[in-house]
Amino acid sequence: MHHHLSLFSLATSCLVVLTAGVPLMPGEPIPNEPRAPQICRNPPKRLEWRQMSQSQQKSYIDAVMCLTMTESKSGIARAINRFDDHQAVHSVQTPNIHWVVSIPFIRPLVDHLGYLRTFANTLQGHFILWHRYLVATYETALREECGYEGGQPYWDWSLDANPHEPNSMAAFSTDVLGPGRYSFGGNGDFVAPTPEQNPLNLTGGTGGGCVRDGAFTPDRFRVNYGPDPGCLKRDFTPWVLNSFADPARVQEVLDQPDYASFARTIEKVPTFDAPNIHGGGHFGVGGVLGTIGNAENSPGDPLFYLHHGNLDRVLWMWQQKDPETRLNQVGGPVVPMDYGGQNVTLDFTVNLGELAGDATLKQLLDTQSGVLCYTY
Ligand SMILES: *[C@@H]1O[C@H](CO)[C@@H](O)[C@H](O)[C@H]1NC(C)=O
Ligand SMILES: *[C@@H]1O[C@H](CO)[C@@H](O)[C@H](O)[C@H]1NC(C)=O
Ligand SMILES: [Cu+2]
Repeated sequence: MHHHLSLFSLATSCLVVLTAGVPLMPGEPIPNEPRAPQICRNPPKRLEWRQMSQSQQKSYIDAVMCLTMTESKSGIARAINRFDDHQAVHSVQTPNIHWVVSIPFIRPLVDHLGYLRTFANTLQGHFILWHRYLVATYETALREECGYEGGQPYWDWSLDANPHEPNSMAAFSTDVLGPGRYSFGGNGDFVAPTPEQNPLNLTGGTGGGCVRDGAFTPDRFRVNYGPDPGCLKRDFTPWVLNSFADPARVQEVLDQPDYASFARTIEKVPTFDAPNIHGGGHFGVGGVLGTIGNAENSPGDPLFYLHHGNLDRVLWMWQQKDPETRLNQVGGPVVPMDYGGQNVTLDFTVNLGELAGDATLKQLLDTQSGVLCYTY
């Protein structure tokens, strides 16, 4: 229980407060050694997908395919390869039923909102830094295990969103989501979701089926992990992308005065009434039925890492505005949406299971700290 981030936040809070001294459950792995910092030399520079040359794009896609052909080491059941590993560690750290039972007061929130089941490490102070660590660990795997020499690309969707034309599909017609062999491919065929598949009643989906073009077609790529293994699915939902990825929404995040308000503004509240940049990539591209819009398993879409790469870049840009303060400040709730409750601190520890050593939030604030090593 301490290890799996099904209890990620509980992992820390229970060590400290809630259930101090409770032994690990039988069969549970022992937490990893904290990660020892190293010196960051020659940090790879992360580029927007369209800033990359065709040969850089090809190298990246080839490296992702290589991860899918390299044996899993996460130890998580049903993760077959190294691509699956990163999806699986995200999935197992999603608040689950044990987590809910462990913190009774959160249960009505979860039942009411449903959404809290939807994203790992969401609506908490460490959300954005946990994802920073996941993306950086994926980048390291691409580089060290698959010979990729660049930085993790990002997708700046704010370049593509058109808040004045909510139904425009233009944002989905760029080279990022292009049909070529070294692009991320487009929409799935239209499939109407059932009410059970759509508890939040999201409207406006235009796809839902398997991605038919680009690098990750069913003949080359398979989502192995999760309850619905099979093809990669997309369900472009233009009004979400066009309103949530609006440059004004990015500016609103960049204007926040401190880490806690930054973290809160990037996610806002778990409804579709409050445009938030985190939801833009997930629900704009994934809608109801698409892989990247799904719950635990959004990293089954390789585009996830470009979406979260951009969120991470927004954090980096915000930090650059006042590095002295912002490389040393965290905040926000340990328990999802528990504003006013216990907050994360610099020594709050997060983990990625077997994929990397445990890291404190302090270690994840600086992208060139030595635990992390990249720049924009
Ligand atoms: C979705 O619609 C159903 C049926 O109209 C309704 O019962 C349910 O409360 C709605 N859910 C949300 C989150 O609005
Ligand atoms: C957590 O931080 C918020 C501000 O972000 C503050 O209002 C709240 O009192 C803090 N909680 C505790 C227990 O100090
Ligand atoms: Cu996300």
